[in-house]
Amino acid sequence: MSISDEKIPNNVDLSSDRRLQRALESWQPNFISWWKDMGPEGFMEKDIYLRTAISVDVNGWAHFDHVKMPDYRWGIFLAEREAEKTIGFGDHLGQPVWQEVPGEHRNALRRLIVTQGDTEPASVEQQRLLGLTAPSLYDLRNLFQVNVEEGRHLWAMVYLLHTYFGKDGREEAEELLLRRSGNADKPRILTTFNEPITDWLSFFMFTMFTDRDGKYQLLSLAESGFDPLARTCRFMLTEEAHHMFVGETGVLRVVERTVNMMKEHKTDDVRKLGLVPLGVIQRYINFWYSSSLDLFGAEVSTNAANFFAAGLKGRAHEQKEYTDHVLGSGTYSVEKLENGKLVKEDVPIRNALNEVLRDSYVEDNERGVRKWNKAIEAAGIDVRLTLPSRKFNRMVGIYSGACFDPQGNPISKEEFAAQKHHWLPTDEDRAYVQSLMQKVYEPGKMANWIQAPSRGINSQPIEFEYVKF
Ligand code: BYC
Ligand code: FE
Ligand code: FE
Repeated sequence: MSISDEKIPNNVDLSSDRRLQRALESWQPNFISWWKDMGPEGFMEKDIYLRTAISVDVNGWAHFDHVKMPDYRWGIFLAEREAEKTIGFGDHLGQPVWQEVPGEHRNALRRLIVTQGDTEPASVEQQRLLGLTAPSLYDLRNLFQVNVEEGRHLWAMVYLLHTYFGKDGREEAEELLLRRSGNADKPRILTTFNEPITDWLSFFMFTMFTDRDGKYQLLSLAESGFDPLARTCRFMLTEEAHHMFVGETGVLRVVERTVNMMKEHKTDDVRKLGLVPLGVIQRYINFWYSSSLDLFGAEVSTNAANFFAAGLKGRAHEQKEYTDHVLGSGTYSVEKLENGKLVKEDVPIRNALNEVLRDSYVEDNERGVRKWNKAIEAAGIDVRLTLPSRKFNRMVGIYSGACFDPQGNPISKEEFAAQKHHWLPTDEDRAYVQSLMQKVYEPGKMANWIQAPSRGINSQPIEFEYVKF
């Protein structure tokens, strides 16, 4: 078997790089076998209406057609190279960007790329059974679109490992196919990517909150002084927007359906109607949002300071939104818990960059929650959904050892345990949501618990045959 430009659409001149071709040729069969084992269950032979990137220009990156998932062309694309580009932040500010891995930053870079790469197949593993209970063909197609693109993002990181990291890069690329989400012996690296996603409400929460962590991590890596990484991440971001669209509008449609029926039937007891109660939606938000906050790392982090100093990982929109790109002085105020009390402490700003990135993320989520609340308001219901405080339910960082309520007040362990069922999904919530998950595969039809989307994909009607049986 040989790998051609036809099979792997790319803009990295793959056909003239024999060494890279050989590396990818040996990795690809393992990827396909991983995809068949761990990818979407039950749909490998179906024709799915998918968007495939076949080049980076405006006409090529969104090519729509019915394809079978194993025949999806996993392309390797980097955003176009800019002439005379210089490192945009940190201690090497103004020096030419690196086209090869700088020796002194090799380990840190490899670690960032491996951590990023690990999340992509992890999410596919987490979502592998959802197709069996899809609420509509429209949603089924969106799930698979997200899955193949996360598969492509894995390819993107493997390309970097194979091209720039030699033997240990190839070993890391193999490992990316060996770890398994939720597996006790070989788990995925970051916690959120080991949480099960067995119902569609969780899927929408994950694509809203966890894919959005992806957006911010990619934005900060898109600023990297290691140019191949920056360009790879910039192109991945074009696809990421759709994943967050699926999450934000998915939750919106569940909310709309619930509140519209509450209004129509003049009742709060939506379980009788087979719908998801707003209280359950709030608990799912609390869980997935707090877990995704952990993905930004500790509030005070020397790793973050070192990544910035080295020019490896900047802030989101580093060039557009900031003027001081060195951050040699200056502090950031962090709220810490000391003897049960919250106290403010100024830390050197470079050490607080995980928190700076988390700030942008929080703001972005607030915008989405406002849209959900508009739908509730429009139905004349007074409940409002909220994001819990960023101190709530944290497992990473300075708030992880203590307990907080969703408003961010410190509370005792006992009080947390006593209130937990109001704040986080209970076994009963999960079982109820799971009981609603019944497949609907008839074009244009929706499961009872979710509103139809306002429009179809790529100007197709909602009743389009997005998946052919
Ligand atoms: N779970 O100094 P700290 C996406 C570890 S999502 C478990 O705060 P740092 C996607 C950490 O490794 C985006 N462990 O860490 C979304 C460190 O370990 P060591 C993925 C965690 O390095 C949906 C220790 O705790 N991309 O693309 O400043 C679908 C101390 O941590 C966690 C990236 O993450 C956790 N949540 O920040 C598909 C970008 N958090 O050194 C895809 C690359 C921290 O003590 N990664 N730890 O052994 C990074 O930039 C950084 O590694 C992190 C952590 C931001 C993750
Ligand atoms: Fe991704
Ligand atoms: Fe994504």
